[in-house]
Amino acid sequence: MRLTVAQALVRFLAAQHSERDGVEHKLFAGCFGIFGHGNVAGIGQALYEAELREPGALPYHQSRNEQAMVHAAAAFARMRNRLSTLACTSSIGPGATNMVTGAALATVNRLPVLLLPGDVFATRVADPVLQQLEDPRAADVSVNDAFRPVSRFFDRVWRPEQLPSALLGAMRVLTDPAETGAVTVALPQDVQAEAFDWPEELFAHRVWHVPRPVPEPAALARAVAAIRGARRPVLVAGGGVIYSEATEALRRLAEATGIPVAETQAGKGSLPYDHPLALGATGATGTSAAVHMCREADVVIGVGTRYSDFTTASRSAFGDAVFVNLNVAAFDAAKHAGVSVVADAREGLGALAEALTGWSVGDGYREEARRLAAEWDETVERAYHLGHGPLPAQSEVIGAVNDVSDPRDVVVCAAGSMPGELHKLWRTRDPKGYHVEYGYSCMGYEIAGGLGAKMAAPDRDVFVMVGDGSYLMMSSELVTAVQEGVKLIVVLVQNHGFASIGALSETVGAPRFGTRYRYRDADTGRLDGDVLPVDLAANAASLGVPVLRARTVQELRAALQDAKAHDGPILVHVETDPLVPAPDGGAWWDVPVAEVSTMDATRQARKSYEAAKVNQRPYLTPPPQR
Ligand SMILES: Cc1ncc(C[n+]2csc(CCOP(=O)(O)OP(=O)(O)O)c2C)c(N)n1
Ligand SMILES: [Mg+2]
Repeated sequence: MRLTVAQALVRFLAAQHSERDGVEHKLFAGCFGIFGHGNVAGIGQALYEAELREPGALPYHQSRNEQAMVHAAAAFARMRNRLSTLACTSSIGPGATNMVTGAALATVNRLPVLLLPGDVFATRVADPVLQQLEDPRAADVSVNDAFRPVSRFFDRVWRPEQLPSALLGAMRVLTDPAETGAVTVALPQDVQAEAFDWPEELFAHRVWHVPRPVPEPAALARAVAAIRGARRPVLVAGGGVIYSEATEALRRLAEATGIPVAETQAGKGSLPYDHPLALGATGATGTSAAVHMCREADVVIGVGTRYSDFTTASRSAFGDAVFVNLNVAAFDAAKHAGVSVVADAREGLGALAEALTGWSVGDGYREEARRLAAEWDETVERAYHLGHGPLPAQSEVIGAVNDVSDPRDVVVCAAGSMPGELHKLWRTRDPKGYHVEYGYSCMGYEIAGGLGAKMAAPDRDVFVMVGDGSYLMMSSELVTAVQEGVKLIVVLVQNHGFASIGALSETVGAPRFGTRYRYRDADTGRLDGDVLPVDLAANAASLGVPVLRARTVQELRAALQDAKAHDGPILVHVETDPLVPAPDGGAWWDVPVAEVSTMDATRQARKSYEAAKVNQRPYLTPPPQR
C-alpha cells in the first residue's frame, strides 16, 4: 500500500486498540495538533485526508499551546484508567519543546501519551532549517533529544523502513502498566511526506492486551507472613489502585481484615470518604487520622504507590514500620527495603485477601481508626463553614464546590495551595471523582487537564479549581473548550499571588518573598507596592467564556448552581483571603532552610527545621526473614 509515512502513521494509529478484562477500547480517541512547517504537510495532510476518507477514525483537535495538549491527553488517559489516550502532533523546534513539560508530567504520573514532534530534515538538504538547533559536535542532535529523559520510549524515524518497528515499540510501552508514560516518536519533516510501499498487515486491527500480572506465590507468602505478624498495619493506596480498578478488592480486604486505608493524591477515592476504615489523605498533606495511624504503624502495605515525599512526609511519616509493597512495577515494589510483590493491584489485593482469610486486626484498632477518621471529618465540616470575612477562606470555597458537585463529578487541580487542601478536605465519593495532578504538580495543568478529563468522561461534570498564578500561566485551553463546546466549570480562586509558596516561605525563613503580585514600590525598590489591577474574570470573558463573579460564600454557592445548570464552559470567579491556613494533620515536608543567615526569621526557621529532621528515617529495616 503506497502511502506517505504520515499517512501510514495515521492509518496505523486508528487501528490500535487496548484490551483488559475482555473489553476492547480504541487506544487513540483522537489527535491534538498545532501545525507548522514541521508537520502541516506531513501529519497535517494525513489527518485531513483521514477525516475525509474515514470520519471518526482519528479525529483532529486543535489546541492553543503544545504543553496544554499533552496535559489534556494525560488527563484523558488518567480518566480512562490508562486504557485510552490521545496522540499529540507538533511542528519542529519550539512547538516540539513546548511538549517536553507535558511529557515529563505524563511520565512522572505514569500516564500514556503519544508525542509526535516534527524534526529536522533527514536529508539535511536545506540545513539549517527554520528553528533547527545546530550542534557543532554532533550533526544528528536536534531539540527533540530533550524528550529522551522524560519519555519511557523514544525513537526518531530517519527512514520510512523504521516506522513499523518504532510504532510497535511505542504501542508496547504505552499499554504496559509498569512502563507506561510519555512515548515520543520524532518525525523528520521530509520523511513525513515521503511515500513508501507498506505491507497491508501493518494496518490490521491490532489489540494490545493490558496484563494483570499475578503475584509470585513465594512473594505473596512473604507478604502474608509480614502482615499476619502485624498489630497495627496500615494500607497506603496509590494511583495504581484506581488505574487497576481495584477499589472493590481494596474495600473487601480492608473490611475483612480491619486494616485502615490512607490515600495518596493519586490514590484518593480508593475508598469513599465516609467508609469507617477510610483515614483519608496521607503524608505531608494528610489528615490527623492518617498521620497518627501511619506514625504508629508497624507494617505499611503500599499498593500502587511510588512513595513520593508527600506520601512519606519526606520519610518521617512511618515510625519504624516495615513495608510490604504491591506494585505492577518492580521499581516501586522494591522501595523502602520492603517485601516486594510485583503484581497488578486488583490481582494482588484479591490474593492477599484470600491468604489472610480469618485473620483480622483487633477490635480496638478498628475502632481507633473509625474514631480518628470521624474526628477529622468534624474538622472538615468546620473548615467548610468557617464564616471567615470579609473575604472567604479557601476551605469554604472547597466546601461549596464539594456540596454543589454530584458524587460522580470530578474535581481537577494541580498546583498551589489547593492540592494540599483538597487532599485533606475534599470528600471523595467516587473512585474517579478526584483528579489532582500531584506527581509533577504542574502549574497550568488545571484547565488543560480539565478539558482532557471532560473529553474522557462526558457524562460527568468537571470542576476545575485553578489559582490566579496557574491561570496566568496557562488558561489558553478555555478557547478550546469554547471551540469544542466542552462543559467545564472553572472555579478561579483569586488571592493575588502564590499563596502556597507564600505560606511555605514563612516556614523556611524567606517570609512571603516574591510570592505576591504587587507593583514595584518606588521607595523600597521592591515588589511590595499596591495590588496589581489584574481582572482575570474579564480575561476569561474575553476568551468567550461566560463568567459569574461571587463575592461571598453564599453568592459562590448560587453561582456554582447556575454554572452546573449551564451548558458549555463557564467560569466562577471568587476572591479569597490567602492568609487563612487550612486545618493541619500534623505532618512535615522537607524543604531545606538556609544554614546561615543574618536574618532572625531564617535562623528561627533553621532551628525548627533541624528539630524536625530528627524524625526522618532511612526505611532500610528488612522485613522479618522466614
Ligand atoms: C510550572 C510550575 N512553576 C512553579 C511551580 C512552583 N509553585 C507551586 S505553587 C506555586 C504558586 C501557585 O499560585 P496560584 O495558582 O495562584 O495558587 P496559590 O498558591 O495562590 O494557591 C508555584 C509558583 C510549579 N508547581 N509549577
Ligand atoms: Mg494565588
